[in-house]
Amino acid sequence: MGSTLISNGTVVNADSAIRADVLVRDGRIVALGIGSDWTADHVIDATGKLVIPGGIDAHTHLEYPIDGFTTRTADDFYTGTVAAAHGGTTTILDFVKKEPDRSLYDTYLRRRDAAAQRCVVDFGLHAIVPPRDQQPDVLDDLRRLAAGAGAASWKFFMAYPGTQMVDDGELLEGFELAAECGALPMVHAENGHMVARETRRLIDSGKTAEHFHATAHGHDSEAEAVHRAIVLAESVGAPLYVVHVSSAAAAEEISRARADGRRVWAETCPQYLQVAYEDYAGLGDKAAAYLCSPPIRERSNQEGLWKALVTGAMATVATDHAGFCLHQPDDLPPQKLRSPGYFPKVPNGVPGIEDRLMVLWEGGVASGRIDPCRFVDLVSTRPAKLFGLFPRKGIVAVGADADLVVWDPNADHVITTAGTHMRTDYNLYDGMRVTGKPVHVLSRGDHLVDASGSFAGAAGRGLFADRGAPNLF
Ligand code: DUC
Ligand code: ZN
Ligand code: ZN
Repeated sequence: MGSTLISNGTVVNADSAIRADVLVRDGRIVALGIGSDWTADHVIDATGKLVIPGGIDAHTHLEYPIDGFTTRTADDFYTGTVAAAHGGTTTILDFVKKEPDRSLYDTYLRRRDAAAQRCVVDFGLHAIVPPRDQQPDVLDDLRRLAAGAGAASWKFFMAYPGTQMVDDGELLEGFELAAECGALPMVHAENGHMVARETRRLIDSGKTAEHFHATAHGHDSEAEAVHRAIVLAESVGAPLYVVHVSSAAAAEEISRARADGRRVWAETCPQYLQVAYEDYAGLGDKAAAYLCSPPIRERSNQEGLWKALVTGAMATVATDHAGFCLHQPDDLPPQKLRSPGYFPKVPNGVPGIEDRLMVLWEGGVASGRIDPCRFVDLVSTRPAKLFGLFPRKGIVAVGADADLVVWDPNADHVITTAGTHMRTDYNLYDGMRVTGKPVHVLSRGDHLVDASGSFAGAAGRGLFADRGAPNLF
C-alpha cells in the first residue's frame, strides 16, 4: 500500500484550520507536522489547497428497491460510490428495507454482502423499521442489529400509510428500545395521513400535474410530524435524528427543541438549500425530475434552513441520493416519466451524491454564511460522531483512516450532467458555477481520484464500516 505525503496544505477539521503536512501509511494517517522533511512513495502538493476529512454521506439509497421490490433506484452500489468518490465522499450510509419474504435481519445481511461486492468506498447501513404487521418480532432484530451487527441507527417512516408508515405506538416502542440499546432512531417526518388526504383532494379536483406533489406535502405535515417525533422520543428518553428536513417550519421545531435541551439532531439536503419549487413548477412533466419527499419547497423557505445550519440547529447535510432517470434506462423500467401528468406515481427521490460538497461549499462557505470548519462538521465530522464512525473517520488526525480530500477553495468549475458520474440523465445543479471542488480523493490511503479526474478504485474495495454506538456529544 505504501506511503503518501500531502504537503503544504491547510488541514481543516471541525474545530481548527492549520497549515500542516499529512503523512499516510498503510491506510492510516501516521503524522501531521508543520514544514516536515518527510519523504514518501507518493507526494501530493496541496499548496493553496485545503486538506479535509473525506465526506460522509449519512443518507443514500443505492440500488434501493421500490414498487414492492419490482424495480430500484438508478445507481447501484458501484456507480453510486464511484460518483460519491468523485464528489469527495469516502463513506456512505445507506438503508436496508425489509424484503417481503425475509426478516429485517436477514435482509440486512444480504444487503451488506451486496454492498461489500460493489462499493468502492466504505459503507454502513441503517435499518428501516417496518410496520409491525410486516414483521411482528422486528424488535428482536433491532436488538441484534445494534448489539453485534454494526447497525445502531434505525429509521422509522411517519409517512406512507399502508406500506411503510408506523403508528405512534410503534414509534414509542421503537424509540424506547433505541434508548435501551444505545441506538439512534431516525425519522422520515411527514404526517402520512395529512399527505394522503391532501393527495386525494388534489386528485379529485384534477390537480395531478407533477408540481402538485409539493402541495400534497405541506409544510404543516412536516412540522407536525417533527414536533410529534420529538415529543415521543423525549417521553421515553431517546435521542432523535430527523432526516431530510425540508421546511423552515420543521427546522424551527428542531431549533426550539434543542434550545430546550432536547437531544434532537437534524439533517437537511443540498436540494432544499439550493433548488426551489419555482425552478420546476413550470416544467410540466419534466418537473418529475425534481420530485422527492418531503418536497423541494419555495425559494422563500431556503433562508430558514440556512439559518438553522448557521445556528447549529441543523447538524448534518446529507443527500438522500435516490436517483431515477428521466428517460428510460437500458436495464430498468421507466422511472421519472412513467406516468406523465400524474404526480402520485412519480418515484420519489433526486440524485446528488456527487454534488453535495460542491453545492454546500458554494451556498455556505463561498457565500460567507459558514466557515470551512463548519462545512467540515456538517459533511463529515458530525455524521461520523452521530453514526459511530468517529474518530476512525470524520477527522484529519493521527490514527484516523486516511480518508482525505484535497479541496481547491479557488476553483472555477461548472457542474454538468455529462461531467458527473451518477447514472441519472439529469443533474439538479447542471450549469451551476462553483468555486470549491475536490481535486484529490483518498480512501484509506488509496488515491481514488486525482487532479486530472482519473479514477483508480475497483468494485468491492469499499469496506463495511463497523460502527460503534452514536457519540452524541
Ligand atoms: N424518503 C427518503 O428518505 N428517501 C426516498 C424517499 C423517501 O420518502
Ligand atoms: Zn424519507
Ligand atoms: Zn431517503
